Amino acid sequence: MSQSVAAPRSKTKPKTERPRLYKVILLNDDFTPREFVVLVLKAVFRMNESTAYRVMLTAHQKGVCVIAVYTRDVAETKAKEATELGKSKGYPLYFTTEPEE
Ligand code: TYC
Repeated sequence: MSQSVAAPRSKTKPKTERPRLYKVILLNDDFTPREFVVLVLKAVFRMNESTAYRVMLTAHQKGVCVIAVYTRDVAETKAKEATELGKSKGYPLYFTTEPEE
C-alpha cells in the first residue's frame, strides 16, 4: 500500500500590506468665523462640540492642525467636502491632505 505525502506548500509572501494613510490638515485664516469652523468639523469629521472647538483653537493659534487620518480616498473626499462648505458661504476655510510618513 502506497502512502502519499503532501508536498510542502511554497512560501508566498502574504499580501497584507496596509494602505498608506493620509492626514487631513486644517489651515487657519483670518475670516472664517470660529463657530463655522466648529460646525464643519462636527458635520464632516463627526467630532463632538468640545473636540471640534479644541481642534479649531489649535489651528487658530498655531496656524495648522492635523485633524484626522484616513485612507487616501476618504481623506481627499472629506477635505474637499469641508472646503466646499466654507466656499459655499464665501469663506476661505481650507482643508488639505498629506501622506503620513
Ligand atoms: N482665525 C479665525 C477667526 O479668528 C477662526 C479660524 C480658526 C479660522 C481655525 C480657520 O482653521 C481655522 N475668526
